Amino acid sequence: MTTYYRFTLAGLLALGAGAAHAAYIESGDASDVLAAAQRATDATIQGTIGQGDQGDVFKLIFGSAGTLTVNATGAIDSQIGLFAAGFNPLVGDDDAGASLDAFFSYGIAAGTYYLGIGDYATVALNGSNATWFMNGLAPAGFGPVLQIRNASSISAGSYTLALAMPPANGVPEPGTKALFGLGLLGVASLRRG
Ligand SMILES: [Ca+2]
Ligand SMILES: [Ca+2]
Repeated sequence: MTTYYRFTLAGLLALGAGAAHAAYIESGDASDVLAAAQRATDATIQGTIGQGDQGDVFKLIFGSAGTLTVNATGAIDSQIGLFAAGFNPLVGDDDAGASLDAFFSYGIAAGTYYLGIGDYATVALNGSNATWFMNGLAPAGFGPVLQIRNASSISAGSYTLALAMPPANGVPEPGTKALFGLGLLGVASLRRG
């Protein structure tokens, strides 16, 4: 019994330490289609734009409102775009960061967003095949975006997206609390022993 509780507590500590410093790593090649976006669960996202890679889109769910700052670094001439839950474009950037790196800061409400990244030049396509060059505020009335796409030649390379606001990590809150409570019970049990 005591051994079981010790193991549980050690596991919880390891889990907590890992979650605090983790990065979300692109799984395979992330889709350039918003509806098929991978859900990223950490404030740091790492991926690669390969040859023929039109762009990577990540789904982000934020539990609270705030200022979302996204800083792209890496080997590509990054271009990034932010899209709302219904796929409407919000803001994008090409070179506001260091060198040719992309950077933006944008006020958001709690909820679901999509973050796209590609190698320059990356555009967003709506249902009418109209294109938005992802740089600055998106034009009003552009409509929902289906996918992002590279509009020139692709220089492959890796990238890191650093978000100032951490997205929800996908672990159900009540379950986490229950596990943590179990760990505390374990501590209490050890002390009584
Ligand atoms: Ca990719
Ligand atoms: Ca750029």
